[in-house]
Amino acid sequence: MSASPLINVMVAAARKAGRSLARDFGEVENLQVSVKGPANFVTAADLRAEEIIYKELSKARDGYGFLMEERGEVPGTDKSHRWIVDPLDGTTNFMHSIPIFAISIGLEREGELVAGVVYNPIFDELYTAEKGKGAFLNDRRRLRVAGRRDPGECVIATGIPHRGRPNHDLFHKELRSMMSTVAGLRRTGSAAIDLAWAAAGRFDAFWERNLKPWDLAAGIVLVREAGGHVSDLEGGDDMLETGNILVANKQIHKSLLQKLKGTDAG
Ligand code: 2AM
Ligand code: CA
Repeated sequence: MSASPLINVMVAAARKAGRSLARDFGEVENLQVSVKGPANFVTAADLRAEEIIYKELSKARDGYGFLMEERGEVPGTDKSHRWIVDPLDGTTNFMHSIPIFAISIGLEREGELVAGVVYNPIFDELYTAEKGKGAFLNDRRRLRVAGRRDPGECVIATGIPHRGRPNHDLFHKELRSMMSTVAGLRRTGSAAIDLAWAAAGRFDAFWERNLKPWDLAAGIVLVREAGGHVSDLEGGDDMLETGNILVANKQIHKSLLQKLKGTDAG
């Protein structure tokens, strides 16, 4: 499968930023012993990666706008296109030398998500998808969401709200409900990876609340192109606006959405 020029542009930016992050990741371990810890260093790594992506994408597609984790909204002269970028999703993992993090690049055209790339430079796993053209891992393997129909057999990923994030009580309720329903729960610490792994059929489902558009944009395209169902936690299409998301195959999605909504009410 040969990738389109658009995907090639996104992949080139992701790989270049990935080399920078991989180099910096190698340094993090040494820094953990220092008094200040790696926090400042990780912020610098994050900014370096964002700068690379910003430059590469600006060069390749003149005038497209940006929404980036660090820069925020950068309006373009081309009002129909906007890149939605997280240069380092899974920052806490990165800081702790846990190799589960990713670069996430999504593209919106006329307000619709049309392409996504998620890249983990440590595992060298590159996930790509373009609307109507399928989702792929490392350009070779066509991705398909898992087909399990019994929630009792499903392994499901989520994000656990931590210090400074809202909805701890609600999460406890949701967790209680899910624990008694599924075969296993997982938490990677990177929403972009959770979505990519759901697209690859590793996770049967993924839900999380209070995420940002840059955590989600690329991964949503991946899951949809892998045949998965994507919604917010009301069953609607406002994932980027609400920050809430549930993905799975159609059947599992329906059954988990019911569970999560029930939790919300009670
Ligand atoms: P980050 O690593 O780029 O911060 C983990 O549950 C997921 O939530 C990660 O994708 C992480 O992205 C994201 N995340 C962490 N803190 C967040 C916050 N305050 N608001 C939204 N998303 C956050
Ligand atoms: Ca993020």
